[in-house]
Amino acid sequence: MNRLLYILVLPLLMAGCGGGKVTETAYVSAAPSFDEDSAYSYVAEQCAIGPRVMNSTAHDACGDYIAAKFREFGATVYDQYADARLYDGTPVRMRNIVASLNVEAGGRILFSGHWDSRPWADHDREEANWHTPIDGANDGGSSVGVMLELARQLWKDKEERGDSSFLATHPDLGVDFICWDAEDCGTPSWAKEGDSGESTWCLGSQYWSGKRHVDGYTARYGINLDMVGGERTVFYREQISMAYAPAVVDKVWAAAHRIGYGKYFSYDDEGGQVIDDHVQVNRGGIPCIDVIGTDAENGGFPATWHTMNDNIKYISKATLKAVGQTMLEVIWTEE
Ligand code: AHN
Ligand code: ZN
Repeated sequence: MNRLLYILVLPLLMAGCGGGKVTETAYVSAAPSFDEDSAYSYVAEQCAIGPRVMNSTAHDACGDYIAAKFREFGATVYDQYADARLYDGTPVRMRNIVASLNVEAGGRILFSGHWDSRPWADHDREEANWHTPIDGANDGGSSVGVMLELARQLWKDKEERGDSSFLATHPDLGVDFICWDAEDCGTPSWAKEGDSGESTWCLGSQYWSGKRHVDGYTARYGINLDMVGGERTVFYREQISMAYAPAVVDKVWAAAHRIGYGKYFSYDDEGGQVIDDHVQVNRGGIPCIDVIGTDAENGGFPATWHTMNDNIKYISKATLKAVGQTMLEVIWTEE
């Protein structure tokens, strides 16, 4: 398919250059094709279970679903359970889910994203919804959907190609996926009492940065995914990522531009500074970036952010594809 496309497109490009000599050949990636329909189905399945808010049965059921899916794709799954408290003192039981491929390998790449969903639609236009849990299709669901599809692609590659698969030919390279819990239960904007600080967000990654799922765990670098499935989404180079892991930002943005997703990964100087799970990974000594979706029209959080509209209706397969294919390109070009 791809090769045929190049055969058709190249003469057109040459014609467009007025018959001048072609000095560059089209880049052909070695990575498999990320299946956005598959990623989308994983987002839909999480949403169908119900909002994954702390201390709920849907939360627990979805944790089991995620762990089972990663196991289906050949991963070793670690559960990191811990207790924490919300801004108002409510005790919560957290579960960070860590899925590892090529567990013995010393060089590792870490992908992460939160799997809990926000217990309150506190940015909804209707005040009546401000205390209602959200589906978190984009905010939570999309990152897990992309990570599951990345794992499935690595597993499928291994099933199909055996000894010549990516994982088999890179025995010193491992890939980890961490699904953070309790990221999105930070102090609601309507709260009149309790802690309103930044430390009320990202409780799962805060715990992990102090105590890894495996003693001494480290990775070459980390890529945290957040809101990677929205409509009219663009990713800017976020400032904390630029401060702590500029080479990782460069690597990911270059990969996206190489394979034709430059429109999604912008080099414009608009990236804000976001308190997200990548901060904790950096605090733990692993350079980590945040690939966080913003609204292409105003550069702010997506319009559905922390509203009842953050549901499966507003998930874009094109955005899932752009992010997922870029991550496969990053993996497949790792030495
Ligand atoms: C704060 O609003 C402090 N951080 C944004 C991180 C976030 C929330 N990402 C998704 N939901
Ligand atoms: Zn959120």
